[in-house]
Amino acid sequence: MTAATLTIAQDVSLLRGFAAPTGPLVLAIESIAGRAPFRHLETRSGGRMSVAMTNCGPWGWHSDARGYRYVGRDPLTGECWPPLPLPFLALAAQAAALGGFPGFEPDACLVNRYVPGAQMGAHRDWDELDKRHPIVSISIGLPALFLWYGAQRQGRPIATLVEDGDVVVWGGSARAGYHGVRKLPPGEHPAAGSLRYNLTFRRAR
Ligand code: MD6
Ligand code: FE
Repeated sequence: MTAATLTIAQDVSLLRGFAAPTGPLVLAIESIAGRAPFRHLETRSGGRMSVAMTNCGPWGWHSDARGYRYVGRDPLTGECWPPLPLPFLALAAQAAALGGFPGFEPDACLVNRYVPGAQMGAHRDWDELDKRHPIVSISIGLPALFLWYGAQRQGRPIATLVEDGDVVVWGGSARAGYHGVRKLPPGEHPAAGSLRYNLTFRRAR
């Protein structure tokens, strides 16, 4: 699989179409959600996230009144998170290597589901133990604007259209960067219907 590698910012790469075709990924997500249902997590301040989330892999990202953390079991069911499918692992490792981070072995995959109107405010991924590992993020379904703020949470972000099959890889000097996703416009996509999914792979522990 070849892909155009574009640079969004230093150590932030966009691999256009690298994860296409995404039909098999959508089927895998539906299977994961059959065991660990999508849910709208609460923030520490009592808000409800507009993006619905679930996880697969040894560790899952969770948020509630106690804050953000990784948990080894789904708090909703008490069961372990569904396993990380091998094709997911291969895709994430290959994308990381193309982005300049060889040897990536994720142990957590956060699955985000956006309906039109859902958005993700500026944040940074900072709950992982060893920040030397990169993050790999796969976009599926409806296109969205990915916002890169960089070192500061405020200011005007760099907006990049992320479409079905696009992969964003970052790490190194960008690992602490603030980022978000603009409010999803309505639409229809052949693989994902009226939804956008995002798979974010991390090394949590
Ligand atoms: C999303 N992505 O694209 C949300 N985080 O739906 C993220 O928050 C993200 O794309 C860390 C690294 C890459 C990302
Ligand atoms: Fe993030």
